[in-house]
Amino acid sequence: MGRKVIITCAVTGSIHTPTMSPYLPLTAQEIAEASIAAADAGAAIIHLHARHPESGFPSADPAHFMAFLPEIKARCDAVLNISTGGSSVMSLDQRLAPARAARPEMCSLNMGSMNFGIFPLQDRYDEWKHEWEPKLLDGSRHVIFKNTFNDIELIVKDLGDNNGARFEFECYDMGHIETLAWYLSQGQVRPPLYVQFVLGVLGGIGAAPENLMAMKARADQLLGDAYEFSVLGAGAMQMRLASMGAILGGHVRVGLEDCLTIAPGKLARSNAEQVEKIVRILGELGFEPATASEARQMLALKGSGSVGF
Ligand code: KMH
Ligand code: ZN
Repeated sequence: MGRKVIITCAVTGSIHTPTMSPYLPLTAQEIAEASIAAADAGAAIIHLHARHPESGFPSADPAHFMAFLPEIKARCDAVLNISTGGSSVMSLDQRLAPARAARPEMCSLNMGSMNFGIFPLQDRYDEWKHEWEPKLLDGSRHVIFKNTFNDIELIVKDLGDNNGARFEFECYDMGHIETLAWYLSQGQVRPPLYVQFVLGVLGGIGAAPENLMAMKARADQLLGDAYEFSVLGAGAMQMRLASMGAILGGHVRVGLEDCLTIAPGKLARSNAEQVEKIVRILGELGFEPATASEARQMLALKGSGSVGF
């Protein structure tokens, strides 16, 4: 039997906007259906953001999350992972409100402050469905995605120590791995760490195979057998870097949050289509998708019976 590879699907996020794809889930019902279909296709973890149902603007309102969380939980077994990154225009308190309310098994934890440039996406479109879209994208020229040491420690205490969530440690650059290793050395985070290597965000490390090799090599030195890793290639390199991650011994993340296409120039018609594609690639490479309960075991999660929804 092939090694079990955990597939995460991030179904909507806060980078892409409604004009960019008619297949981007926006409403609670769309997010629920997309998540369930992704789980049915083989995703063990669903990474979740919410949006305002009328406009599609990124939302940190716990009510918007609660409009889809119970539905997804009732209809599939996937681990529901709630973003604490939200959108870089939200305050930290806003970003944490959904996970504080939902007390999930897992939430994201971004390992450093950075520029997060989504403004280049503007040039691809002449007309917009909503006025906020080009404004949000252009705003990323001057906004800092703030994740200070204090912020990180607050999230670890509040959501981890007090609520039993474990983390998807999002590392966008080499320094973020060093920061995570420091917290490991201090006993503030505990193995098995689940590290998401994020490549291809403008302001973070580029989506190049050599960069993934370097991140893995440094994480091996610093984190040794205390970690599992997953690979997220933002944009066109999504499938290639995910495949490389699996070959290197890791897990994979796909989804419309970070890539809208299924092939060069061709929009993915659903999140499930991307999950199906990575399942095919993994199968050809001799790997098997991990079930949600296998993912829970590998990552020492508390279980879906202990969440707040
Ligand atoms: N879309 C990823 C590059 C979060 O939700 O905390 C960043 C992300 C952050 O997933
Ligand atoms: Zn996210």
